[in-house]
Amino acid sequence: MSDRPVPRGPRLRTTLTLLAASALAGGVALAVAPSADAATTLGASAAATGRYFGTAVAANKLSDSTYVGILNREFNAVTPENEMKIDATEPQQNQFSFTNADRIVNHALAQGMKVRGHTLAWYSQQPGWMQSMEGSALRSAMINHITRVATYYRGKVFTWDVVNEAFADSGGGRRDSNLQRTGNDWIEVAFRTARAADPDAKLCYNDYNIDNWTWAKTQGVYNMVRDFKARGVPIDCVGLQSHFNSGSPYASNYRTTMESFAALGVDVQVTELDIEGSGQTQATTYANVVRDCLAVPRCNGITVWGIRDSDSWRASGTPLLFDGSGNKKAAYNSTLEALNAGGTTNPTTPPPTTPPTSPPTSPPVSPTPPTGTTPPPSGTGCTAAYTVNAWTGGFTATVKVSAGSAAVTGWAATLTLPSGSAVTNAWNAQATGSTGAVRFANVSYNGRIAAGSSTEFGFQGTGTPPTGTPACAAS
Ligand code: 9MR
Repeated sequence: MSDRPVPRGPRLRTTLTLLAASALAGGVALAVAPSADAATTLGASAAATGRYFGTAVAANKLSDSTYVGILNREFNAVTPENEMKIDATEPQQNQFSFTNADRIVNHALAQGMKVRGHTLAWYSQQPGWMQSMEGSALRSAMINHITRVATYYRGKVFTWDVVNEAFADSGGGRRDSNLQRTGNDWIEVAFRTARAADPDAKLCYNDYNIDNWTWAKTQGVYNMVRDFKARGVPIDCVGLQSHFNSGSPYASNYRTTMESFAALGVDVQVTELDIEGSGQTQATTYANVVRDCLAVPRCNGITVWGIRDSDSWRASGTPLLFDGSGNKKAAYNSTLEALNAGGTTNPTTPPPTTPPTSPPTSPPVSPTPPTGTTPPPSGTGCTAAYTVNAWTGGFTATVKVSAGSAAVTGWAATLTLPSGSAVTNAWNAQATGSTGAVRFANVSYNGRIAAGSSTEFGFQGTGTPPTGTPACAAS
């Protein structure tokens, strides 16, 4: 494929002028890319609109001169493809290994590239020691991992995928995992931990199949981000992985997805772009993705998931911008053309994240969460302390079950929901019933509570939360 010049004819200029005029008429501050000579690389062209254009990088390919040549020429951001994952950075508990990640980070920083960190908390690619953990031990291990890794890369990683792929493929709810079973609040705990470790990094939630606005998974993540923003959980961005193929095709509502997340007060990043296909069809889809990002001021940048087709995790789908020999494909040319056509300017310092007024409306947080504790047991038995986060139409609750002066080997807490309310999901407990009096019994790993100790379970519901004191029965 030849390096053909990017056309910048009169027709293009007219379009840009009209765009700018209509945006100004609507009171929107829209800046078009400078009309200087078109940039000839992806990174430089994206930079002209305040964005980055990145790629996933594998440490073991940094000795491949073709690979490194394209990397250094075209890209101004990198994401370690596997080297920052939990199994790579903490192979033994509390023994951290940054050698391979550092090779990528050092290369990138020496080239003036940004580094996206991927990923701090994920159900997959956990080291063996973590896979076999659960409950509060796993929660503590997650917090320790995030703290250590984000602290180590402070000042070097500009954005972290704090939590990766926590939603189920269908239905819009959470994915089951050992992390999820530690309590539904594990994601917000991860974000708070990352913020404390690196206050300057942008903190993203990253997932696949959240590109299509109509899909339940997209809505599930959207609702989580809206809830996080309403409650002040520190989240700065959403990563749309954007692995497109026939089963998960690019859809024209992709821009709506970006705009909708942005309206919540978070940035959007295209984090793992690849598009299976070839020729002009593939090239057109790449250009559409670029145009969508450039149309949304809070779309910070685009990362493709590899350089050459042969570097891809889906090599047989030839989903990338360079062929196996490192030649530019039609998709490369259409991507560069779309970048050079410009769009909204992404501010280097994003505006303060004020909640949107319309739509959507943020659910108000209950100012004084109801809290109740059963009276202390007379020596033996258990007590239950209850806290809740409520908003209009829903709530999450945490219940702390404590043993008295004797150990318990099993327990059950009962709460009574108001009429019209229902429990939709519970963690670290087995719920019986969903309306009225709902009984939460211990699960296999948390039935035994030592004398004077406690364990926690949680549940989520619709409607208004229970207000009474939970009854606790020990066995
Ligand atoms: O590209 C990565 C591949 O080399 C690994 O074998 C795989 C293992 O989980 O992870 C791939 O990257 C994934 C990314 O970390 C998260 N989103 C999906 C990506 C493709 O599977």
